[in-house]
Amino acid sequence: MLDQDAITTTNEAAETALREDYDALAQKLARAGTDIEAIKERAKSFAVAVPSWGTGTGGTRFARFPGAGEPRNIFDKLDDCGVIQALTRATPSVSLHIPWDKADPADLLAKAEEQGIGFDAMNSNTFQDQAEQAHSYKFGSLSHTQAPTRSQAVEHNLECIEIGRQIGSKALTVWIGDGANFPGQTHMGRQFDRYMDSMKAIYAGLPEDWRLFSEHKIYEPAFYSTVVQDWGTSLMIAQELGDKAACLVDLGHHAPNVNIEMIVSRLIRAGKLGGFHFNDSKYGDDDLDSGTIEPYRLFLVWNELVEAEDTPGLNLSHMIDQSHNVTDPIESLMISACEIQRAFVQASLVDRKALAGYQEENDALMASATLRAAFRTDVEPILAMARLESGGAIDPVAAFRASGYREKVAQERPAIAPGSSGIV
Ligand SMILES: [Mn+2]
Repeated sequence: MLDQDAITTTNEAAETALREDYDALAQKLARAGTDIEAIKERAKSFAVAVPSWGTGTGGTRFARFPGAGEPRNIFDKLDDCGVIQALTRATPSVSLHIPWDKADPADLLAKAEEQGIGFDAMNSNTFQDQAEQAHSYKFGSLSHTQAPTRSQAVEHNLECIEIGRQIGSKALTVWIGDGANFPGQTHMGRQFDRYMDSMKAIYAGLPEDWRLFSEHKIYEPAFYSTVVQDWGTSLMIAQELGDKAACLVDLGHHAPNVNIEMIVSRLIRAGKLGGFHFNDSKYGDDDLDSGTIEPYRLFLVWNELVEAEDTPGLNLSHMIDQSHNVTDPIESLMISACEIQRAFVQASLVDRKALAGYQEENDALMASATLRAAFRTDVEPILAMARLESGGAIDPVAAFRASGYREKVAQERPAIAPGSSGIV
């Protein structure tokens, strides 16, 4: 589907300048004792999963403004994910959302193989009602007061595991919208007990080599209280469920100014950090593109991850979770993957020996400066060279636009009627 000539042509136009920039950066890093080739290999090893739902235009509760050539179904979405991987070489897998992406597993596997991608964590959906379901989730799902509703939500999660098992996924992420809009609406203790009973039933259905991720979120769609509202609750859940359960941190699911990198450090210490949903935010769960609002925070999160990367048993699952309302979703996802990769590479440049020394000596100024020195390093030549050597594009957006992919699929995919709210 993607015109390979667009990658070749745009790469040829940019390669000479890239090699000059790369050599200059290599000299600069060498003076500090850093081998650029080793850092480039780390960049090549980086991977973040793309969310299938991110390939369509998102929206708010007010409106959704669809773009041209939006994917009509999961197979179109997988085509788009294949384009993102072909150009960035940083997104080898896709995370599915059921039932939105429900299809014959054999067909899913065939399409993924055609696009050279695999499947990451499965995501269940009990935050909205489906046409055929018997019980409504208006007043909750896994924590609902009525047992038949809870059973229906548990069964749905078990079905997600079964679909995932057939397509090579190894994890289930559970995020629920359950909570309350009024003080007194629910008994917060009993509601949590019901949630735990449901999660134990799901956990019991996990294959031996699978993991179960609990994802916390401070508010929305419930605006007074939320069952899994913070990392403390998420940790309680993961600890009570067992070894296969871990906590997933969505960067947008915290109150403004919360120190997320410290949460990351705590969860690593507890042996319960499972992975991330990357995005950025200004006010709340804005689901903005990664690295566009607070790139330093993204770097500080990665600083903790790189610092702890040799921790025994640490096995992280990274995914993008964003809503693209005003941009081409493919372009936003490519740029976001590159920004997350950039933070990882910058964090890899931190002089950890020097930092540890400054920390021991209580030299606050130099400790802080050590982090910022890595953050200020322009690692674009490393990222671009990693893409070039992996068969991707030096400039993914330039290559994408030159390929005419969006115009081509716009011919094949009829426009989707506007009006419905996007997923958020
Ligand atoms: Mn999320």
